[in-house]
Amino acid sequence: MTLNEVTISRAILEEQHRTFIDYLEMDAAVIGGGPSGLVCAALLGEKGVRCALIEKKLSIGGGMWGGGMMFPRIVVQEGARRLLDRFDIAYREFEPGYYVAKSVEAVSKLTAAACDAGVEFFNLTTVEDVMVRGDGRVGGLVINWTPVDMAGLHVDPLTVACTCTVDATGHDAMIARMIERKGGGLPVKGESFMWAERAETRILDHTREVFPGLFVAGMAANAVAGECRMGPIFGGMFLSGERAADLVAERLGR
Ligand code: 48F
Repeated sequence: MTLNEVTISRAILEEQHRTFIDYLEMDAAVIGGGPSGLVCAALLGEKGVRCALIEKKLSIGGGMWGGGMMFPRIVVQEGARRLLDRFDIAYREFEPGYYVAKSVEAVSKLTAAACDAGVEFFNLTTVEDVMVRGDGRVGGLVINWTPVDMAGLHVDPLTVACTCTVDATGHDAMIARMIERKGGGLPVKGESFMWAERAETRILDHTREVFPGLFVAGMAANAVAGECRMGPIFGGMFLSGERAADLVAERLGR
């Protein structure tokens, strides 16, 4: 066999174009590939929901790679240990109820679980706007290549349709803020001070549908609610992703 560079190019272009066209309409789009988005997407995939994860950066993983202050370890509390087990992430009990895992392993295992569950990944893709029509729902996303944004190029975006959208964009709650900016009546209070106990306890109540068709998960949920931040403890992120997946699946009748 002689390798042909043009065949290699054609393989990449045809495969990805077919996938892109397949996902112009989907059940659920999860925006942001941090811990909450990854858990949410993996569990939606496992429930049989046709789901894409859209991530603006080259790599999936969000704020989990860096652990705490670039020490690549994450802490997970007792209430979320079952999710470490479920995704086969190894951990060590540090003190009763506090479990420490390797952040690189956590990102990798969650990403692998999402892949195995059939989630389609669109990395290097920035959601720059949402589509809201007469029915008052988020019915689609306006997307562009991240390098277009980084280079400040004037290139018009494309649009994909989705029945449910999950804002898992982290501390900035980017998708919710787009609706706020356009006068959609969704106030984003912004995250409050560091207070791990409070932030980790309340996040589940804040994980909800905040605008028709738009669910919030992870730090985006706390940011919309004006709730505290929690630092490098990740149980709340995992549980919030799980809850968002349950809510979306219920909405879709799965
Ligand atoms: O920030 P991030 O990890 O969100 P998360 O799931 O987890 C927060 C924790 O990492 C940590 C914490 C709790 O332990 O406080 O910070 O709430 O991941 C958010 C991802 O969303 C991407 C961004 O690149 C990151 O990977 N993102 C942000 N805006 C967009 C986006 C956008 N407009 N389009 C696509 N992706």
